[in-house]
Amino acid sequence: MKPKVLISPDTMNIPEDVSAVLKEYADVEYVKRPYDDKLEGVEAIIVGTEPINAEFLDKAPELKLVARFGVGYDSVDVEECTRRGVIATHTPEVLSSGVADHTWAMILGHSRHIPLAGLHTRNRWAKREGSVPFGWDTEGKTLGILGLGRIGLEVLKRSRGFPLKVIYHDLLRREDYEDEYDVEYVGFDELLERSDILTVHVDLNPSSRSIFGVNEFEKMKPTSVIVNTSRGPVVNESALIDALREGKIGGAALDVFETEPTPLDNPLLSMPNVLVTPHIASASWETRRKMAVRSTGNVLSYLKGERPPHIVLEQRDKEFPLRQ
Ligand code: 8YV
Repeated sequence: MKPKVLISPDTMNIPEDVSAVLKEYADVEYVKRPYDDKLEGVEAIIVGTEPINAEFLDKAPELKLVARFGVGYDSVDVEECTRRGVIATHTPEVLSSGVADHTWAMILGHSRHIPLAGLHTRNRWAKREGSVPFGWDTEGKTLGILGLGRIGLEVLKRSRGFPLKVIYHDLLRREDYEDEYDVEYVGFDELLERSDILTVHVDLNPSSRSIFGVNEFEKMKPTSVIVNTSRGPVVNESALIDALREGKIGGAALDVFETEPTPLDNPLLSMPNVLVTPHIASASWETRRKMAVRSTGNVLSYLKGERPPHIVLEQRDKEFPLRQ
């Protein structure tokens, strides 16, 4: 009997020609939500952002591999997986470029109110009704990058085509990038104080949760724009709403939210200085295909009795029995 592999609906449908490589080794099933009743006997699963916790793992006693379709794995309880001998993998690198593109689309989209301008062109321009508010230029501004990892670096590289000063903060100082990309290292408070555009590229963990709260918005410029394509809970949403209402900061561009999908009555959705997209920073044909290849590749390695190449950091030095 071949091992059972599931592909969760939250992976945005991995193309069948990509998952076809698994069929020689496993019975592969694309499942629809809810799929709890399908977990019995499953050895490997490719998942989206649904929580992989003790409750989930209890329903899948044969599970040996959780392959995240994505780079962030805050939705996976890695400690619990490790305790149960379940390998967790993710898809680093392949989406950095696409997410950086989307980050820049949001920065520039915000700078010229592109969503609003589109609505105005369609519905009001010919009637000579109202106008689109003036936007802002990048020239002479300071871009602050929080987190100069793989995605932050791609955002930095793109910024070098703009007349911007760039500063960054990270737990790890990257002197190698400072000369190469003319970027200045600053402390977190200085990043808050000096950035006109502050873009966030950190993973969600206990120390990054709510790193933007009342005190942080207090330190920012009243004209500054916060851009978040990382994880919603990094920003305390009610503090952000208050900061925008009170003019503590000038605007926000958000691809991610504390709760997803974000409720229709989220006040952020009706603020004209807030640009929003529905967690689609990696949603290009090219990037999603590369993520599909990478997540499927991790499952394939496991099925062949090899150690999967993209095991999450916390499990990298752990030994797992390989498939015979
Ligand atoms: C995906 C992401 O949209 O990579 C991540 O961590 O958040 C996004 O690329 C998400 O993982 C879909 O499953």
